[in-house]
Amino acid sequence: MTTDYRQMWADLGIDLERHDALLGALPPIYQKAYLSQRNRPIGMQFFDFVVGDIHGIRVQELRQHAMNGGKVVATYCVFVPEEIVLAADAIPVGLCAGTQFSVPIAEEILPRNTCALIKSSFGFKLGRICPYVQTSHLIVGETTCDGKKKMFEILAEYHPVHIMEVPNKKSQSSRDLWRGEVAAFKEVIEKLTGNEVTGEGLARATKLVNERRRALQRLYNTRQARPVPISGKDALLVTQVSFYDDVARCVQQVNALCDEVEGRIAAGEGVFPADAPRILISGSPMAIPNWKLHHLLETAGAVVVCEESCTGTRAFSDLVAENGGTVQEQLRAIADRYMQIHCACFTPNDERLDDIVRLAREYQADGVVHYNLQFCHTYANEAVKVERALAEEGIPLLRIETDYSDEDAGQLRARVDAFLEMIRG
Ligand code: BJ8
Repeated sequence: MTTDYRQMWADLGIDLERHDALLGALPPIYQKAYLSQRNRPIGMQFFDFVVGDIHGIRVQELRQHAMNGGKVVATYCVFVPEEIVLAADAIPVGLCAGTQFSVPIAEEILPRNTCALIKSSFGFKLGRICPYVQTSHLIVGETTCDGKKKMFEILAEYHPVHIMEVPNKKSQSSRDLWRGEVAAFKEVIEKLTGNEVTGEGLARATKLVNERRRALQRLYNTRQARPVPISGKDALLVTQVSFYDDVARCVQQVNALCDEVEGRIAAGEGVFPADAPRILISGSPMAIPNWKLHHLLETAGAVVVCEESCTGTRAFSDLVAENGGTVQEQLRAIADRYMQIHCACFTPNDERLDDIVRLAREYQADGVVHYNLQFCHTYANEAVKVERALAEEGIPLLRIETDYSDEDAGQLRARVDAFLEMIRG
């Protein structure tokens, strides 16, 4: 980092000693996973910069916004409607929860047999090592799984938290419940910011967030090409960064990257040989800096062509209808769009099975790796149905259950190698 941000971090109440250790651990990991890749698009330089400066400029921007009287709203799940936050001139920021570093800190309080994503996010707050959490005025949690739901209760002892109730079914009464939650969220945000959420504000925010969704869709579409013009690791990083970067800047950078990558397709240029096994990953989200499975697959000779996850297609596949209308009509359109996210918290959730099969076809995947964070019961149990659906289509599946540690690296490598060998025939 070129600028010294220590005073800013100290002002935010960061534990500087622990924070130094966290930031010191990142560069070698990034070097190994990212900078060692060959023939990366030039457009990835922006994303390299963002990671290199991960707790710097963006935090400074958020802090400046706060100093000017604005609010910052932190989230952990793609169910929280960013449009409402932006319409009230607040800034939404998706918190990262993808590092083993904060897990032991969380285990001082949370049970060890909790999913790594929950422990990692809680550990960031408990250990005072995340300037994004510290900058935020409100954390918005949800009831998507029991572990998260209960963690948020404890988190509320340390930070202001609002919980949105995400229903477990897709029935009409569930949809009505969710519409009510979205309407209530608008009021929470209005109270927090002191700003009214207007129809004009919602229309503007909806258009902006949709633009980011379209840019990410465009990037993902390029991965259907053979040879693949961008690595799975790089595409994953773009999605991860999109959760906390400024929306308009993100749109611009992703579209610039797409221009370049589409040029590669036209020239028949790829980052992996055309016959490299193509893998669709499906399952739990991979919050930054969780690059474990992609790195494993892509250093074993495969290429990840798509992620059916909340750090993948579930984050951007559906747009909010841009019909304008009254505040109520727009809130309803927002609520309805979010109900199309096929998270395993729903029962039944057969739409996700359809998505996986469809995406495997569209991206010409040779196999699917189902990624499941240890102790995540919803995804683990849904994997049974995923396995059946893929077997019916004759698509090979490898089920991986893991956490953020490197303890199982050798075992995972052996299983991945065997799976790829089976695909190669
Ligand atoms: S919409 S996938 S981002 S909840 S992995 S914490 S479910 S025990 S992350 Fe998710 Fe929203 Fe659903 Fe997407 Fe619980 Fe499972 Fe952990 Fe999970």
